[in-house]
Formats: sequence, C-alpha cells, structure tokens
Amino acid sequence: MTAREINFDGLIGPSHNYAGLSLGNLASARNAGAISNPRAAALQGIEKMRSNLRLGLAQGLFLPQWRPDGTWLAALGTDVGNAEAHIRAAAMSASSMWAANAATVSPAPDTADRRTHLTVANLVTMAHRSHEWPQTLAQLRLAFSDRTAFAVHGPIPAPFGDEGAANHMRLCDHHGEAGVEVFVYGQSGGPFPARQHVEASKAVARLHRLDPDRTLFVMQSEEAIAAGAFHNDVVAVANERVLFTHEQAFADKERFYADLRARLPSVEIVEVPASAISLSDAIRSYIFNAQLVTLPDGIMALVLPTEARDMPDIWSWLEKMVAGNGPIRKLVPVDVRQSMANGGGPACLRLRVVADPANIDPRFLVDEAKLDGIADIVRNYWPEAIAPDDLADTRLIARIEQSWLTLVDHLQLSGDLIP
Ligand code: SUG
Repeated sequence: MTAREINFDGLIGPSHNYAGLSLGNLASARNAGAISNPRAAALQGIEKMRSNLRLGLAQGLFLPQWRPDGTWLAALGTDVGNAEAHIRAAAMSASSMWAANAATVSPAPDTADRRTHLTVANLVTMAHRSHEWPQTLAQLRLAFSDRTAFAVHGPIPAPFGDEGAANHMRLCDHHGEAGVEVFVYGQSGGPFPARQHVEASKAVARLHRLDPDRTLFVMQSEEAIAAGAFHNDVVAVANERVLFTHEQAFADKERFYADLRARLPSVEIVEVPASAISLSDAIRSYIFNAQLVTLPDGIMALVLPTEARDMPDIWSWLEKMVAGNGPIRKLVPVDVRQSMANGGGPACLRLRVVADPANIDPRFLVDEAKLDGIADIVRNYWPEAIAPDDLADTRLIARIEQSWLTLVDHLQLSGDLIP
C-alpha cells in the first residue's frame, strides 16, 4: 500500500446542542437556544462518510468525547449538577465533531524525518473547545501509534491560540509528494477574536520539522474574520495544486499568490471575486467549507453543503465553474444541516491525513459495513432532541453517557479510551 489522503470525520456526539458558545461564529449565535437533534445530526454525518466512500475515497473516524467532561469541571472546582449554566454547556458540548480543529497534519514527504507529524490543537480561545485536546490527543496517540510512521505532538502552550488544520493548507502536485504548507493566522477580526495566532503556527511548523523554504505564514484578512470567517477554511480550501479561495480571504493576497507560485509553479488559483459572491454570501452558503478532493479518475470534486445548492445565484455560479475549463469538475452536495447550524460544514467535520492506511490502527478506519453498525447504535441510543434547558437533566446525562459507552465498546476501544 502507498500513501493516500484519508478523511477522518468526527462522529457527531450524543450531546450535540445549540448553546451559542462561539463568539464570531454567526451560525452558532443565530441558533443559540434552538432545539438540536443529535440522532439526526450523527446520521447526517454518517451519510456524508458513506457518500465519500462511494466516491472512492478513504475514510476514517474519530469518536465523540466523553460528556459531560467531569475532569474539566473538577479542575474548575465544580460538577455538572452545580456548575453555572454556561460552564455546564461548555462541559457538555459535542464540538469535537469538527475534526478539522483536532490537529494540524504535515505528511511525511514534507518533514525532515519523513514521518507524518500531527500536533493536537489547543483551541484555547473558546472555553467549550479548550478542554477537547486531552481526549483528542488520546485518540491520535492510538490511531497513529506507529512511531516509525508518525510523530504525535502535544498542544502548543497557552496563550498562543491554535485551531489546527482549519487554518492550514497544503499544496503539492500529488498528495504523496513534497508540498508547500500554508499556515493562515489572524491578527484582528473587528469585533471578533482571531483564534489562530502566528506564534502557534510557527511553533507547529518547527515541531513538524518543515522546510522553511516551503512553508508560508499568511495573514487572514480582518474583514473575513469580521464577516464571520472564524477559521480560514470558511473562505478558502486547497487540494493538491488547486487553491479555491474568496478574493477577500487574505490580508495581502498578491504577495501570498506570488509566494505560492514561486514555490509551486503548477499551482492553479481559482479565485471567487466579491462581485460574483459577496463575503457574506460565501459565509452563509459555506461554499469554501467544502471538501475539495481528487477522485480515483483524477478529477477534482467539491463536497459542499446543501445550503449552497439552496442559494440559486451561488449554485448557478458553481455550475458554470464546473462546466468550464477549470480544475474543479464535479459538485457533490451533502446534508449536514445539524452541524451547519453550529457553523460546521463538510470541511469542518473532517481531518485530512496523508498516510499509508496500513500504518493506522484499523479501529479508526471505516467502510460501509462498519458505518452500518455505528448507525444502528446511533439510532438506538442517541437522544432525539436536546433543548439547552435539558443540559442539567440527569436522565439526559445518563443517556449520553450510555450512548458513548456502547459505541466505544462496539468499536473495541473501551480498554483504551474509558476516562
Ligand atoms: O469552533 N462551533 C464550532 C464550529 C467549528 C467549525 N470548524 C471549522 N471551521 N473548521 C466553532 O466555532 C458552536 C458550539 C455551540 O455554539 O454550541 C461551535 O463550537
């Protein structure tokens, strides 16, 4: 077997809810207080994985995390029954579903020791995400335990915010060849926080032993963050030699494009002008929060949310694009509405790892049969609906815990992951 791109999706957990926890994430704020549907949410995520398997792509899975996070609450001197509502909501969040924020990944061809390096993201900017990393790290250490092939790093220390692959792009001729790694950071975001700090990006690049000549640090535009692009993957996505981006994504795009062309002359930049699609429509439709993937026949497809298809002007622009001479030739809409309502599109739900699947713990890889078994558990255990006021309900909490234990047992991971 040889290296290929594997998308690891975060399975949407049984505590999925709309608590409005993410300042600067417009969907999260808009849906604060709404009733969530964890069962439907997880099944939508599973269908997306199935759709990608049917496209001929390799698929992996990260498990939801144990919720409520009692370890975090105990460190705060409280527990789920006594915590203030916003602390309880943070301890209950299913936000680890957005696996693009699990880690930053540098595939072996880019690193000095020719191992694939992964650094777990600290997610320090948002309270509800800041306690994800210990359980994420435990899964990364299991899935990528082969030390001849992988190096897994702990989090960058606070206060340097690191949000993982959501602010990282890799451009190369083919996945298995050396690439140019692009770290996108924010400095200011109008009323909203810049979650990725340049100090963290530089630290990750050093830990991953990247070639400085093939590593770029690029500033996200303030207007993009202010318009709701709390991560760069809301306004740009890259795959192999293609960069698909909104024209207002970066603070100094001319310089970035020139630096990129100098290092990868074959690069194709597909820029969407604001005159065709405004920044706010790009963020509402999440067209850039798409999985830009190379299919087995070599063409590139964009796996994007159905919200984009539901906006006629956007959809007709995209259809024209794929009918033209550009590198992106196919549109694959997927329904991930439950995640979208918290600001998480198809690209947020996955972490890309270029590696030889034979080196990965098979418990974290899926095919359709395995997804059937997981879907059965979701149908039987995941709560159907959660209102924010339910989060203190002891019966709901017991059910969430039971759901998780059943899944972990089914995947034969209980011995390794029970906290
Ligand atoms: O960190 N939403 C997530 C969405 C993450 C999307 N990821 C990428 N763009 N890669 C976030 O803002 C909302 C949770 C709530 O409000 O209940 C939330 O955390």
